[in-house]
Amino acid sequence: MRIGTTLTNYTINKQKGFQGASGTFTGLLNDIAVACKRISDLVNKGDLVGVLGAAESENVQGEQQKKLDVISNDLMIEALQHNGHIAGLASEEMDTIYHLPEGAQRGNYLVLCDPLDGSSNIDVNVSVGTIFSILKAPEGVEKPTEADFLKPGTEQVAAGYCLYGPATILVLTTGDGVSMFTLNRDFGEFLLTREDVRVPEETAEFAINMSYRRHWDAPIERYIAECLEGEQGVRGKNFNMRWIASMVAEVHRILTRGGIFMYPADAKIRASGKAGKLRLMYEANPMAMLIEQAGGAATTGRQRMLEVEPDELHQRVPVILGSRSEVERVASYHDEAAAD
Ligand code: P6P
Repeated sequence: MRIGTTLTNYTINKQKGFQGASGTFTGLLNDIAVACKRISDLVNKGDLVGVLGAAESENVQGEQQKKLDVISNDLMIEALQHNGHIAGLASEEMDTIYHLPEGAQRGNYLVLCDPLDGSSNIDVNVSVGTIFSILKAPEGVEKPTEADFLKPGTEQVAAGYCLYGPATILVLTTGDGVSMFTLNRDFGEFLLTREDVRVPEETAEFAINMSYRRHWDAPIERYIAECLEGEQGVRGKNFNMRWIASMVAEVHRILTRGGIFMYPADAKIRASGKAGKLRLMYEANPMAMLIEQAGGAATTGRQRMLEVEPDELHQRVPVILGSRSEVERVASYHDEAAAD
C-alpha cells in the first residue's frame, strides 16, 4: 500500500524547482518536524510524564512560563542547532537571539518561533501549537545580530505551525500556497493530507475575546455589534462566535472553514504601554503569510501585517486576519474612524 507523500519528499520535490538548491532548506524543515514530533509526544502524554503545570520562571514578556513552554523551547534548540541549517534562532521564550555553539556549522536560514503557543490551555487539555517563521540569514555571518532578524513579514521564505490537537497537523507555506501534513504516529511521519488550502472568501464566524468589549476601539465595536445584530441588522445574516484562546487552533479553523480572528489593540492594552497582545515576529507574521498564501488577508487594522517594519524582537501588534471580505470590512471601519 502506498504510504503517501511525506513532508521530506514534498520538500525535496519542491526544492527541485529552486535553481542551485543545496538541500539546506529541506534539512531545516526536517529539523523543525522532528522538534514538533517530540513536542507532540510530550503534549499527548501530559501528566503521564510530569510536563504539565507552571515552570519556576517568567519569559521576557513577564508571563509565567509553563513547564512545556521551557521544554518545547529546549527541543527546538536541540533540533536546530547541530545540523548546519540555521545561523541563529529567536523565540518567545528567550530574551535575546540564540547563537549557535562555537564551532557548530552555520546555515543559510534564521528561525523565529513560538515553541508552544496557547500554553495556558495545556493544563486543561485544549489544543496548543508551535509557530515558526523562516528568514534568509545574511551571507557568511557567524553571529547574526538582532537586526538580521528584524525583517518585515514579506521577507519570510517560509512559515508554518504545528497544531497539537486530536490530530497533530503541520501546516506550511514556502511562498506558493499552503499545504497540510498529518502525523502518522504508527511510523512517525508527517503525510501530505491537504494541498492548495484556500480560506473561504466569505464567512459567518468571528473569533474575539468578548470579555474585553468595554475596552474596544470604535471600529471593532462597530464590526462586532453588526455581527451580533444578525439577519435583522445591516449584515443581513447571523454570525457564530468561537474563542479557543489558542491562536494556532483559531487559524487552523479559519484555514479549514473560513472566519475572522481578531486580537485588536484596545484601551486596556494601550494603558499598559503595548501596541497589542500578540507578537509580530513569531505569531502575527507567520500566520499572516499562511493566511495570505491561502487567499485571505491579515492586517493590524491600519496596515497590511506583512509590511509592518519591526523595531524590536518581541514587539506586539494588533491582529485581524482571516476571510478577505471580512478583514477588508474591519480595515475600512478603521479608515472611516481615522477620517472622522
Ligand atoms: P486571551 C495564547 O496565550 C495567545 O497568545 C494566543 O494563542 C491566543 O489567541 C491569545 O493569546 C488568547 O488571549 O487574552 O484570550 O487569553
